[in-house]
Order: sequence, then C-alpha cells, then structure tokens
Amino acid sequence: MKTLLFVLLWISMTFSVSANDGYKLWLDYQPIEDANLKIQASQLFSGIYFFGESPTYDVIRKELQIAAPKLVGSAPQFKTERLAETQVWLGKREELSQVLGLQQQTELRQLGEEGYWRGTIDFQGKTYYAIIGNRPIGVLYGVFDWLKSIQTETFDPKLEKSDSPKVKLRMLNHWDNLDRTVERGYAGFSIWDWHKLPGYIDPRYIDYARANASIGINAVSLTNVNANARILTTDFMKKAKVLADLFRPYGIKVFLTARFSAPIEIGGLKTADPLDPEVIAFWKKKTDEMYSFIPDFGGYLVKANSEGQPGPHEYQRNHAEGANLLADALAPHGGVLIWRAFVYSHELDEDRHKHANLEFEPLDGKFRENVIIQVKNGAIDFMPREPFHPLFGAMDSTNLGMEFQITQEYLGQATQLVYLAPMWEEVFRSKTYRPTPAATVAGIVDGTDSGQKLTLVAGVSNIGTDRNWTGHLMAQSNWYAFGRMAWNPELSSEEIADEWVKMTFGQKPEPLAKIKEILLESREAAVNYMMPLGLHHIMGWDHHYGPGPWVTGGRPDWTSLYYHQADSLGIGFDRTASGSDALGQYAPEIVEAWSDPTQIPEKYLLWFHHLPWDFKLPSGRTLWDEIGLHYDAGVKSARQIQANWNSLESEIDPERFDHVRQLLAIQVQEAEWWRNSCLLYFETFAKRPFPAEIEKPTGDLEEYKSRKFPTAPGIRPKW
Ligand code: BDP
Repeated sequence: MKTLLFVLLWISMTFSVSANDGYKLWLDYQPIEDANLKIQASQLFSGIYFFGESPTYDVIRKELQIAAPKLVGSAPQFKTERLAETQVWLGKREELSQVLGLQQQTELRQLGEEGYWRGTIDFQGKTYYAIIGNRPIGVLYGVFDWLKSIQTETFDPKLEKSDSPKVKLRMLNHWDNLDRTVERGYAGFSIWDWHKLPGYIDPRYIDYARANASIGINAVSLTNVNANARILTTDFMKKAKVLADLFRPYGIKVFLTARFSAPIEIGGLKTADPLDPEVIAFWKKKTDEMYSFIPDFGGYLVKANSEGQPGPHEYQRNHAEGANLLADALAPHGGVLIWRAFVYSHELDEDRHKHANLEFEPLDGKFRENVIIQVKNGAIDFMPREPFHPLFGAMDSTNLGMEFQITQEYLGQATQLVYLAPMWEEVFRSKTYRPTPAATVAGIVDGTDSGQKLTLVAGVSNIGTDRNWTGHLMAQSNWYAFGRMAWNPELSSEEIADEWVKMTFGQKPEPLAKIKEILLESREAAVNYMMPLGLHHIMGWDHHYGPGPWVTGGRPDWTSLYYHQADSLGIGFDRTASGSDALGQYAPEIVEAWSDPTQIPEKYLLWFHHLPWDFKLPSGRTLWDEIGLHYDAGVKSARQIQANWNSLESEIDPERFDHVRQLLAIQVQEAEWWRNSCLLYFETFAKRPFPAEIEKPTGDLEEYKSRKFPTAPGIRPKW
C-alpha cells in the first residue's frame, strides 16, 4: 500500500513538474544544461550589488529571484557592500562613474535613456560583471538581455554588449472594451478587470508588465480604438492610475483611447467642434485631471472619422485641427497624441486603398510636434499580405508611426499557427524611394530616413485571459517578435524565431530546428491557402473567420467582389493608371516597375492588376493554373507543418504538444476549406479545368457558402 501511494505521489509530482500550460511565456527559465555555464551563472548570481536604489531595481531583484533558482538551483544573493564578495554590479552610469573610463562613459551616454551596456570591469585587481544604463530602465533591459543570454546558453562574460532601442514608443494597442469583451480578440476576455479596479490587483498585471519589459515594450493603450468616453471619467482615471503605478517601474507608460465626442458624452457640451472654446477648455481640464492621477500619462490614441467613429469632419474641420486640439491639451505635460490614419469614406470610395493618402497628404506639416500619425502597414486592412502603405514616404513633415496587428484577425484567428514576423520584416524592408532613393519603411518609421524624432511602432495586442495569454500557444511568438522588432526594426524574423524557440522550448537541436522551420514557413503557407498572388479581402463576412470570396451585399467595400473583381475574363483589382491609379500614390520608381504585370513582384500581382485567366506568368503557366498551384501549395505546407510538429511528440511536454497538435489538425482542415471553396468559387468564372498537378478541390460550393459561425469570437460592435 505504502509503495503504491509513493508511486502515485511520484507520478503526480512528475506530471505537475512537467505540465506546462504556457502561462510563463518565454520567461520560464529552464535549468541550464551546460555545466560550465551553470557554474559561472551561479557564481554571478551569488553576489549582486546595486549602485543606488530605484523601484526598477526592486523589479530586477524580483526577476532574479524568479530566474536564478530555476536556472541554477539557488536563490540570488544581494550584497550591500560594494566590493566584498560582489560579482555583478548593476546601476546607472552616473553612479558608476568612478569605476568607468572616460571612453566607456561617452559610449554609454550615447545609448540614450533606455540603452544599456554589459560586460566586465576591472577594478582594484578584481573583475566584475556590470550592467549599466543611463537610467534604471536601461539596467532592467540589460538584465533581461543578460538573462536571455543565459537562457539561450550564449552568455560569454568576455563579450561586451551594448544596445538601445531604435524606436521611441514601442506600444501595444489593446482593443479591449470596458465590459471586457475584446474586439478581434481570440484569447478570451480582456485582462483589465475594470469592475474590480482600483481595489483589486490581479497578479496577471505584473506578469504582463514583466513580459513586456523583457522585450522592450514601453507603452500600452489599454482600451479599444472604437472608444467609450467613459474611460475619461474620474472613476476610470482612478482605475487606470493603479495600472500606471504598477507598470511604471517596468518602464511602461499608459495611454488611453479618446473618443472625439467625449465633450458631448461626458462633458455636457452641445458640440465637440475642435475650434470651439468650450471644447478646448474641456480637453485641457480633462487632460490636466488625467495628469493629476498619472503624472507620466503617455497620451491619447484616437480613431476619428473612420467606420462611424466621431471626428472633426462633423464640424467641417480636418484631421489636423482635430489632432491638434488634443495635442495642445497634452503638450504642457509632455504627452503624445496618436491619431490613426485608418480612414475610409462614409460614402463609397472609387478605391478604398486611396482614401488615407487623399485625406492626409494635404495636411503634411500641419500637425503639432507631439502628434504621430499611426498608419497601418498596408492601405486596406491587415491582410495576410499587403504592399506597404503609400503614406510611408508621402508625408515628409509629419511624424509617422507603424501599426501592425498582432492579433490574427485575418490570419487564422485562434485556430492557426502563423508566425507574423516575416510579414513585418517584409514591410519594414520595403523600399519607399522617398524621401531618399535608399529609404525604406523601417528607415521612415525609426527616423533614420525621415529624420523624425518622435517614433512609434504599435501592435494590436493578441493578449487575453486565456491561461496561455494568446489563445494559441504559438501566438506567443508574435507578441515576442513584435516587441523585438519594435525595438529594432532591422532584426530578422529568423533570429527572433531562434531566440523565442530557445526560451520557450529549450535548446535541443532537433526540436529547435523543426519549430523554427514551422514558424518561418507558416506565414507564406497561410498567404498561399488564403489569398495568394495579391488577392485580398475575401474572408468571411463580419467575423472574418474563414473564406468568403462570395461575400456580397451591404457596403461594396466590405464585400469580397469589390476586391477580387473576378468575372468571365479574369481577376484582380486594376490599381494602375488605367484603373483606380492607387499605384500612383507610390514613388515613381515603384509606379514604373509595378505598372507592368510582367515586372511587378508576383506576390502583388492581383493587388494591382486585373488580368485574364490565361495571362502567362514568368513560370510559363497561366494565371488560373498558378492560382490553383498556390492554393494547393498552401495546403501542402500546412500538412508539412503538422507532420513536423507531430514528429516532436517525444521532445515536448505533453500539455503543450497536445494543445498545438489539436490546433494544427484544425488548421489543416481550415487550409483545405480555404483552398476548396476559393477554387470552386473562382472556377465558376474561369470555367477552366484545375491544373493536373493539384489535388482536386472537394466539397460543395453551396454548402461552403451556407456555413455560419454565430459564435466566432471578437466580432466588433455594430455601428
Ligand atoms: C479592422 C477591424 C475592426 C477595427 C478596425 C480598426 O475589423 O474591428 O475596428 O480594423 O482598425 O481591421 O479600427
């Protein structure tokens, strides 16, 4: 009996140890396997000394208390005597000035407010490992980077490293409503429990802040861009203050979305006209009040005159007049106003693609210095692949920020594994040819090509109350990659994947190689089985789940037909000079190359051209055949990804293995569903046989069309 009990206990302990529900993200700190590194790291952890004090140093202590026991099996020792028994020195440049050489000091100073340096310092015959920043937040970033090097077993004390972010505001945009539903959220409800705030502090808030700080995210907008004015009432300011206070030591500033009509809704005014003195006074008073609660409040994020949101146009004022109103209220406090460029006409546009440039380009130079225009990566709406937005490079005298979507609204939502970093990399590396011939989107956004000082990369969050935060475990890689790329838009998706996999799944060569391959192939796979060759906006109506190339009715620019324009002759949206000429909004070099359907990169072909089904591609195949081959290749890649994962069963803990295994089985079915239904639908126009090399699409088009998903998550409120 005793033995049986012992065995049961042993089994349950073993399982609880190996169970991994993904809550800890990439900060799981698995035991170090390399024996030398383990000795080295435990020695370093045994003598840590802080120069000075700061709430951020308390955060560092807590992180080391979590990390060290797991990495090396013993708790870190914090010393109060600088020299005796210390191994690691942490602190600000000023406080270490006596021990730093002049050159080191100058180099460090150049790293700015958030940068850090780590390496060894020789002092009075002894060598110390030091992590130094100009401010405590730099030290925190340096410590996270150091811990990462230990986790990924790349730490070498002899290697000096310094780093600083290339972008000033690295920001998550939560599309979270006050009732905790999340627009386009696929990971449960909002982590902000407004009802229980300010009294109750969910421990998740701290883990959220840790995760963000570990990847350099330094700003969060807590609320949906389809905003509720109530967030600006005193009661809610008190709640937001609690979060701001918690996040401050982690270097994270809080922003809130401001509803343009708030003066009417919560201010009792009859108008929200940006030039009205009472409206100006309302925003000034509101903003002053906000800063009385949150002295380092980041600012407002505004969606105006877009998809039914109120804005300055109601009063015949333009975006600059609207944005400047709020910017002026924020300026005395050092706040930033982020104004979104995702606008399209209330009436129908000839081509929605052109709308933002038509509205914003004429306003170049008219925005205050503390305004950033936040531009989505492409001109339509976070499609699986879009050419970069033509506003990048078209507004020389305005701060332009990037908006990516981390939540996978159009990329498989919660059921698909799609690593988004390759998409962001593609966008960042796109050449704009403006303002200089060598300019890229990254260079405009980080200021190197545009010269702008106030820089921003924002990402629509994929975080919710699901135990693993992101619904799909592998979607954690997108949160991670977003932070890393916002810090440095030049990083490659490959190196970020390498870091994330090592920190999440460990170093073993086989799983490492296979999971990396899975990640790196996933986005192209999704593009292929969803919207290849520049096809776009052909997803399901409203919930945006699954295929819907047949979607029609209602606003034409919300239908699929508006975008694919398939007919008996061909398919695609002619955006060249002979069509809508949206292409004309790009630099002449691009116009020239992309106007020609034989020159344009194939991936953008049907985005800019309407072509006959028999159009010959460089491959020698017809357009119709090539469409079929791409859809089919996408399905085959999805199956390959599944097979790769399934081969890792013995390498990964059962809980995470099975979670991903089940979701990949759904993904393969969904990939087949996309391919089958899109090809069967397009065939009704093309009336041509499917290419011989592909699996013939199965199923019944009418049945595909009739599918309904009333419980699909994340649907936006109606307007
Ligand atoms: C679209 C979403 C919608 C958002 C909108 C936006 O479908 O829910 O409100 O973008 O960015 O992608 O404002």
